[in-house]
Amino acid sequence: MQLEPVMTKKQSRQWLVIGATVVSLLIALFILASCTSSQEARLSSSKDQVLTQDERMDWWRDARFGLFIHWGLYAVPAGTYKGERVNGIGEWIMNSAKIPVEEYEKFAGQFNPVGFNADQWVRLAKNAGMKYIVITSKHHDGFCLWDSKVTDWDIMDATPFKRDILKELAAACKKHGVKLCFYHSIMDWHHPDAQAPFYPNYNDTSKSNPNFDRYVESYLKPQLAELVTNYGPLGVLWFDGEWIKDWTEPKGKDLYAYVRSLQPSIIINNRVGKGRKGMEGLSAGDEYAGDFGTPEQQVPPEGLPGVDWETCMTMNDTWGYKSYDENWKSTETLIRTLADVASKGGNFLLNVGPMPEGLIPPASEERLKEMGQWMAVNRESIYGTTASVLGRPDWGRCTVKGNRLYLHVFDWPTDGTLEVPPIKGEVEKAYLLADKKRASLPVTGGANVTISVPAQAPDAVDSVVVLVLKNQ
Ligand code: H79
Repeated sequence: MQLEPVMTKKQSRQWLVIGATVVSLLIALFILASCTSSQEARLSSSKDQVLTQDERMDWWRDARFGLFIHWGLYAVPAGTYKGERVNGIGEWIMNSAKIPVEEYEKFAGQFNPVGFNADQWVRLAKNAGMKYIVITSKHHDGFCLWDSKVTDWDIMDATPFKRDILKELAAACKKHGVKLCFYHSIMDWHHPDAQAPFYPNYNDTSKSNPNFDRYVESYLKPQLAELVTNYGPLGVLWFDGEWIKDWTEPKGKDLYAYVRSLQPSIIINNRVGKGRKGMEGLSAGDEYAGDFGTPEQQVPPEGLPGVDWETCMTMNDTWGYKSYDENWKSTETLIRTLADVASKGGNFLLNVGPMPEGLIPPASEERLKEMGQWMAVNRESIYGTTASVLGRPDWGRCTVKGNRLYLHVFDWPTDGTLEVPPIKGEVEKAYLLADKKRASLPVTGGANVTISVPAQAPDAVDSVVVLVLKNQ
């Protein structure tokens, strides 16, 4: 007698499908639960390093000031293609000048930055008062500044330079106690499986690439594994180019979880997912992946207490080097922008675009040195501070640390009286941060405090008056 099979093949296939669906739903739920970017304390999954969200963000919130470095093959054409100046930001020249991939590849043969000295770059950042460096491991052109085993489109295989730039920077950062961080483009104009935007418009965001998932699994993720495991502990992974059609929020959540599975304490910006609200940069809601918002080339108009964000900004009008862009912001503007950003509770990531021979443009270097001179005196009013409790006073900005208010006075009073907007709490004393002796300045008033200050501003750009409140 023949026994009835318990299940027909069709039935068992159905059960398999149901089982697989349940498992994938559970995985999706797990990923969702582990990557919501809510402000509440959240534990990382690692056994060796269990940090809450606040603990993980701690160094970053304290740092307030970092150096962005955009460096790659675009430094070779430096804004000029076939004798013509190309409009727009330098690192976009491949797209803006509609350069075919095979043509663009020729720049690799000319990339030989023998003047590159990682130690000098890191010291320049450190002396400017910057606590971290974010360098382009890979920009939209796909070219890799490190020794990647996954591609020949990198510094080792495609250029005569053949030195792992990120390795050298990692060593210098470790030596000088500066946090190393990587910018990494999700969009890739060079990889055949990622170019949704086919030539002549690499940034055609309306098109899809049928092989995009293959690019994510067999290229993007393996490359990130190299970056996150071979260069010591990283501070931040700073994603960009997430606006392409093929990138989705679930992919962003998956990538966020993947990177943190490799390094649980790493911080990841909100461009890993799709939550960013345009160039304003803040996330549209807590349900999106990412640890901090990324305003680009702008500072939020108001303070944003309780929200982590970082303004990234160029010193001239380009991120990647353009030989003829001389539209430099003044050191005065840059210092005041740093104070403005800190007074609103954010970080300032200020960019340099090194030249093809490996040197930072002299105008950038000069500004960083001048910012460093200001920071040498005033760093206490920047590091570890939180947003203003005075709004935006007429004369400048305010940062806060514990019971201290740092009054950043841009416009020094001509009558010797600094009027402080209404504050909560009683004043213990006031002094100039530039005064090593901390001599007390005369203070009057209860609710409307005024401080008598010297006729001469200690600093023409931003003089900091420290207002110490009584502990209550
Ligand atoms: O790496 C630097 C630039 O190359 C890169 N980001 C900085 C840090 C950058 N890429 N594009 N842009 C800057 C400008 C592009 C803006 C747009 Fe969009 C992309 C307009 C439409 C798609 C992103 C999404 C901003 C608005 C919507």
